[in-house]
Amino acid sequence: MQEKKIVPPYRIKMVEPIHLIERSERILKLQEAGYNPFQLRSEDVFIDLLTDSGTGAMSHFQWGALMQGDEAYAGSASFYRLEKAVKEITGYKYVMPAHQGRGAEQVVIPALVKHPGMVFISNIHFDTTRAHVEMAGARAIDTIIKECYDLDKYHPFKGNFDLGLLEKAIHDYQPENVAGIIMTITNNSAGGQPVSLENMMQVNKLAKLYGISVIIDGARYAENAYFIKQREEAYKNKTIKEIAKAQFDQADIFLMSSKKDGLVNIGGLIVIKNNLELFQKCQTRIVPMEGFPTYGGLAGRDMDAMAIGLNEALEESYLEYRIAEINYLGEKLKAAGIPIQYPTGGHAVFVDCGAICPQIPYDEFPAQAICNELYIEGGIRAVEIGSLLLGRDPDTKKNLRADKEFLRLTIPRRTYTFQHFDYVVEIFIKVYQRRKQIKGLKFEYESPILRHFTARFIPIE
Ligand code: P70
Repeated sequence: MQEKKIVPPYRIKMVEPIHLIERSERILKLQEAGYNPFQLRSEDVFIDLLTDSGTGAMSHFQWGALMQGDEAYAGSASFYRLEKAVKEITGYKYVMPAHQGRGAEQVVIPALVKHPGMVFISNIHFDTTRAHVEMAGARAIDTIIKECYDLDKYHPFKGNFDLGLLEKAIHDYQPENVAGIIMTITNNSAGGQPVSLENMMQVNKLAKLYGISVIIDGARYAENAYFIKQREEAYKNKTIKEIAKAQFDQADIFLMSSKKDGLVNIGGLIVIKNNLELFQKCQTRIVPMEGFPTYGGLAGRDMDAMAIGLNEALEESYLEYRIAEINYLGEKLKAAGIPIQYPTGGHAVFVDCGAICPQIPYDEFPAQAICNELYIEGGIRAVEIGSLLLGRDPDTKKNLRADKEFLRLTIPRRTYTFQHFDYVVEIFIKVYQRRKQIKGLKFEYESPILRHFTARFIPIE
């Protein structure tokens, strides 16, 4: 069979120059940044793979729509266009914009916590979700399948819930103490790994049995739908939109960071299937936090761009190319002997830095150390998704240990080319070759929550 050519389903109309500053300058900039790439200025970064969040390119349809934003404080026409698009995609009744994913979380999560001692159960909570759960006085329990951390082994849906662990957690904490079950699709922390519809159905069935609400944390729900079409036999002839709708049928609430599969630079969503009481509670909460319920922290033009972006992200040709990009980068790294989460997922390649630098203990952050080396070697900015991001136990304050010390090479949407990825591979190989000399980091400054964003470090000599 002839291999299918991978060709972008778009052409480039506007470009943004990027520059690689000198190595000596990079060493200095990193020192000034406290050895935390989050603290670098973007102009000092050559290839920015920190995140796929709000970093993608909009289409000319979206740029055109910006001019038609209705900037009314209340009842903006842009809101009604967004609401229509979201209702069509989800089949849910109530829609509120938020400024981004965590804006949606701060409104909804505390509204679900009814008494002390409650928990949320997820496949894996992502960082801001976990932070909002903990700030609301609840605790975050993860029940991912064990295959997820068997990095070399193929499994089509490494993001799935372990249904046995889920049911055990419901029993251990008692159903009345479970504030919600959060399905993170795709499952960011473990490699942008998809969750199957079969698994979502089982989770929802259990939740209904115990009267627990199901929340989709769906920043990358379109990518998840694409994987379902590729890998789940029963859905291979369905459209992406049909699959997306089938996903939403398995939940009661949809929270979205639209900076990912909304294809916008800013924006989020709170979408509620039919719970009027919860909607009213959130309507009350959103006003002092995000803004009036028909703008939720967004300009009218942002809502118009999102209404279009949401639909573009569900186009199969777009998704096919996007997932092929990640796969291309992953395959090249793997061929060079660099250990990655396999198969690659939806938005990034996750590299196993614990395996690359076994000499660095987890609480000296091997993946953060390699992020720094990538910047020095080639001006590439990656991000740590390991023990640094996981943080401390909220009760004992001990450093938690992540299952894997991942470094994430996150691919912004419609932004870089295969030549950029070839360069990333070349630089990564150079760092890999001197892996034995790489040393860990200790804190100079650490904030009490979400420490990875603002921490400063000192390299250990
Ligand atoms: C990312 C960003 C955000 C996110 C998410 C899921 C599944 C909610 C949110 C919050 C965060 C990040 C991490 C490292 C570096 C930069 C940014 N994920 N749920 O890149 O949404 O950011 O819009 O408030 O992945 O994975 P928001």
